[in-house]
Amino acid sequence: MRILLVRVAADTRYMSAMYKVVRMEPLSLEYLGAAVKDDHDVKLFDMRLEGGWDELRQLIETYDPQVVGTGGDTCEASACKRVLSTAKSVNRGILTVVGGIHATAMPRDFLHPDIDLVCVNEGVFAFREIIEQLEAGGSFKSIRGIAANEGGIQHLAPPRPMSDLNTLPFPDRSLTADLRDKYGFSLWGKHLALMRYTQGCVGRCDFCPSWAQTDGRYLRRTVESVIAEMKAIKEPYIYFVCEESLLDTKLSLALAKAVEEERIGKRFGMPLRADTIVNKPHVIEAWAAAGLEDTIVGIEQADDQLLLDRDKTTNVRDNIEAMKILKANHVNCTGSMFFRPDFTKEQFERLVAHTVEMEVDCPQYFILTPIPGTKLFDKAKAELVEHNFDLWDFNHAVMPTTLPLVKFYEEYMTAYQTHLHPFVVQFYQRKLAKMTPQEIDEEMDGLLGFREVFGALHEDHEEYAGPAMP
Ligand code: B12
Ligand code: SF4
Repeated sequence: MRILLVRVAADTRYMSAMYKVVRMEPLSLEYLGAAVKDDHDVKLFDMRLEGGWDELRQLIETYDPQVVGTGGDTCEASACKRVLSTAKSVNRGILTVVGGIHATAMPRDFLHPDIDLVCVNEGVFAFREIIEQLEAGGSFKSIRGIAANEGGIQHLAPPRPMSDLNTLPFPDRSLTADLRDKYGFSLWGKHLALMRYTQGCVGRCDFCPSWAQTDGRYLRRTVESVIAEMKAIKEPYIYFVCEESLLDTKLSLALAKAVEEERIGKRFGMPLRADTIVNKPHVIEAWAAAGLEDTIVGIEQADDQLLLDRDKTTNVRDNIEAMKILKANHVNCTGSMFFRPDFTKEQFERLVAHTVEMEVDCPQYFILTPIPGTKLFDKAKAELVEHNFDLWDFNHAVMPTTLPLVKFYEEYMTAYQTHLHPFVVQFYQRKLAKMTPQEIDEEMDGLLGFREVFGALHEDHEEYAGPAMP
């Protein structure tokens, strides 16, 4: 059977600019490919690199797949629908399947005449079963975790229990062999691979869909399994696609030790909670010795009450302490902060001043967005003003703002002037100093891409007059 997996590219101005700076390997699709590759012919098409809608259509015509699968974030949902509509317009007989975080949180948004199946949550084994059923001419309705669309009705099967991460096959990175040197995250390095090491979080933040995906559990892989996958990865840098990588102290220390003993010799990036860093400085130290270079920490707010409003269990003191520990270990921190739609000018300024005081190496600001699948989505449902999911990219206000929208966006863009502060400039310099002239050359499009992202956002905000009136 011929199976085509498509990594979508949303057409919006922000996402188009973003894909040039942050373009990671399509790990989810590499996992799905691994699930079926032994018995089938699988092709992966990455629209961020290989072509747009015309090229996709041509590929479907020539490759003639029996199955087309895709998936993405909420702001990529309409692009996913267009991928599957393109497939159906070439051949209505193609089985079209969508998965990913948006499909998981809101399968009904994919009740669409050109979509046959929606995969809720982990897709490796579900996808394998889909292909088996298709071959056998059986029914998809009995596959756990699958929503089958039929005659305008969606039949949602019972949920699929989360898979033990150790039972998953390794992602099939041969599917992206020709594209691998184009994947990366500017500054972290162009030659970068993603790896799933743990999944889930002990936090219950109201704006986060991740903990609900695992029913609040924290799933992890064994040291042996992680090391075996690392050995097969060619790239010098690995980013862990966890929600929080080092919650399990014993495992984290054992893995750091194994990375050193096995001479893995990679650089690492991973997301961490501030309280993990504060409560386990020895784990950070061990990982810094094993190659940890970058982390993303959800600092979010400058006031304890505002953190509590979001059900965060970390506080401002944790954030300040965490930053000191990271600096002492020479681990760079990308700090993630959000502006609430009800922020006043003073609150914007306070949060920005706080990140400057803490000297967050690479401050990253977002707009609080009640993404589907979160407690915040349920709370904010009645208030939503922007229903176009293309704009649910964490860079547009989808709830009413207290400041006039134009002012709100002005404050938002002003926040990024933090990047001119000496401690951020030093962070860029540190990163560049580690690159060879050839790497800097390769990186230039990514580095200039940052300016393009901000420029695109600025234009977007200037033009955007607010949600369309009903
Ligand atoms: C690592 C990560 C990143 C990395 C890399 C992301 C990337 N896509 O390249 C970085 C840091 C760059 C990043 C950036 C962003 N991210 Co991000 N990211 C994550 C994180 C932590 C893990 C994602 C991951 O790789 N998981 C591992 C893979 C293997 O799992 P998976 O993608 O879920 O795929 C499995 C299933 O979903 C399913 N499946 C997936 N696709 C398909 C398709 C088919 C056909 C089938 C059958 C099944 C299926 O099977 C797969 C295998 O089991 C998630 C949190 C989370 N819980 O998902 C946030 C998350 C996905 N990110 C989020 C966001 C908003 C973003 C940004 C838009 C932020 C921004 N404005 O800059 C960008 C845009 C990224 C993009 N789309 O290009 C949100 C999305 C919310 C939403 N509903 O839209 C999340 C959920 C974070 C959050 N807590 O809110 N991100
Ligand atoms: S700490 Fe981070 S990953 Fe954990 S629930 Fe909160 S936002 Fe989600």
